[in-house]
Amino acid sequence: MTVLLTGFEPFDGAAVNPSWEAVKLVPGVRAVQLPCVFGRALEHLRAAVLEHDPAVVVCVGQAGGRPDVTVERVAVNIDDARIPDNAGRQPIDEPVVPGGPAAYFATLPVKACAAAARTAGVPASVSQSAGTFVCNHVFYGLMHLIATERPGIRGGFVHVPFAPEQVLGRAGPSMPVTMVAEALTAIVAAAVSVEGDLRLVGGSLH
Ligand code: PCA
Repeated sequence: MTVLLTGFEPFDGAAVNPSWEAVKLVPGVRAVQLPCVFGRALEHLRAAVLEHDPAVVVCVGQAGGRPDVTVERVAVNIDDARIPDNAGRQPIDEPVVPGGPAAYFATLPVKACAAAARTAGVPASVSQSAGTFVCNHVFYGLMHLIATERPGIRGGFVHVPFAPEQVLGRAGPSMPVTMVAEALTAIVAAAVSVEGDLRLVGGSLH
């Protein structure tokens, strides 16, 4: 079964993006780096899906400030950038897909994926928002591609914390990329093997 993982290039002046550093370490998958650019990122993702014809696609991005690995539940049809992307574009309240549905749910078993990462020893949870920047854009575009053209694919998005070298000299949560890679490996295994999803407590109050 072919599994495609994507990570992002660095953005916002950073030297590394832990999503790509971790994706490169996951065994047995196709790994593709996406530009942190609205539109172009989705063109690269689409080309990778057409090239590799995967059964499972997990896109991965950095969520600096989050303390754990988060499996995203929902992608929303909004581009609302707080900072410019790597091409200098900063869309405000534009749809990812004009006329598309307001949101898509991941077709990954999100509770099972988060539980699998925890069983592997990595703090992980389900997140109810992937934000409104390039990560949500790619997540929404992936789910739209699946819904309209590739209904067999199990797809979703995972956000990962800063790498330790990104928070040196300032207080903030981080996680070694080797540990992130262990979580991604467990998440891929769950995505391939768990039918439906597990009924586990994992919602949030706010
Ligand atoms: N994180 C950003 C975009 C690229 C990345 O790694 C985000 O969460 O939107």
